[in-house]
Amino acid sequence: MEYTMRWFGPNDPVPLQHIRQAGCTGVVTALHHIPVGDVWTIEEINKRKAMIEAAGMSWTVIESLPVHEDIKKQTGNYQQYIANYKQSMRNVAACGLKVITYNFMPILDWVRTDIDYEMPDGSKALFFERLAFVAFDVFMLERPGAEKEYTKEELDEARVYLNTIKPQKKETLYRNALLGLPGSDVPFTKEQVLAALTTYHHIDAQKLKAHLIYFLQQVVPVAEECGLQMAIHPDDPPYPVLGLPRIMSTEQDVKDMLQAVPSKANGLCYCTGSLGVRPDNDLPGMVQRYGDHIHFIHLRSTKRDGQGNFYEADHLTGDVDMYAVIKELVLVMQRRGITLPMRPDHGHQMLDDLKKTTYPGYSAIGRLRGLAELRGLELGIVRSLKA
Ligand code: DNO
Repeated sequence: MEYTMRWFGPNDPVPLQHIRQAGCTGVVTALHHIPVGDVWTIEEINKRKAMIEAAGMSWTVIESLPVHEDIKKQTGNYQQYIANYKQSMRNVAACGLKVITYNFMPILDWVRTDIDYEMPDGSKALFFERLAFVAFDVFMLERPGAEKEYTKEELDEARVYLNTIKPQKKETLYRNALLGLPGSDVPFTKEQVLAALTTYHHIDAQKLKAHLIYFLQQVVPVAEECGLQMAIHPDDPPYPVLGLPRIMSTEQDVKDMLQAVPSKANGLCYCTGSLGVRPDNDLPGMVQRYGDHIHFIHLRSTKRDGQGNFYEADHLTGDVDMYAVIKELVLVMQRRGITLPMRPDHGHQMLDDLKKTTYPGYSAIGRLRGLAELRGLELGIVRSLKA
């Protein structure tokens, strides 16, 4: 695999040099300063590319070229936004970039309730606690109709949970639950969030899927024409949240997407951290079956319990059988005769990083540890296959 790490751009507290010292030859980044829906210009793309190359690495993957909400809903100026998207694609291709990661999750990207979940060794992980999320949804956000989506026991327990936590913790929960909103450094009011959710009231999963397929029918031919690969990121977590439809959570979802738009350019960002939260997702099997469409890899593991909670585990522990996954990935790369870009997705906040503020999940040392472990595992697998 080609080893990369995500870099959030010049404002990222983790500098490029540290990414290189971690053993990366490539960087995964995006032009986060360009508003969603606007065209990425050749000038801006080249500026970023030059920064990465000056640090001795290459810009391997775009994560993400975000899809405007109007495209997901097919409202407003969505045709214009699709035209802009195509223009950005042509521009990144002209600058020599090859892989575009995106997602089709309405409003919220990832969701967690706690970003400082303490592990027994004192490092900190991201955590999704179902009860806390129910409490947030029903009693803090007071989303109309939310209580119908949970059991009576869950509602009772969530009420008790909320009465027992300190006001400070309540505030943190509110903030954490909304961190996956774009521009989440600005605090959102309850009214703003509810208003955004309302705009999806008439869109169920079937409709959202149709909108994704329409979008792909428009952009995949452009990808083919200019040698780009589209890599959709799965839903995180892989099920509906806050009453919003989610359509990239299961193997069936992947199958539907590929059947509707069958092209090698139409593919996946295969993220074991997101897909692995569902016990019914057969991770190594998905690599076997859809390996030809994997264009980018996120490796991470989660540990779930029977109550719907999960935390982000160390990269080689937790519920993901990382050995089996990497073995299948190695076989796919050998069959296709290529090296796929991979990044260790997230990492625990640990050692000196405990004193620093970074993007949640993106401190340097935890990812460095993950990368080192994953590289070693891959090397062992490659060598043992040759033996
Ligand atoms: C979180 C990431 C996601 C991912 C996007 C891709 O850490 O895995 O934010 O970058 O969903 O579009």
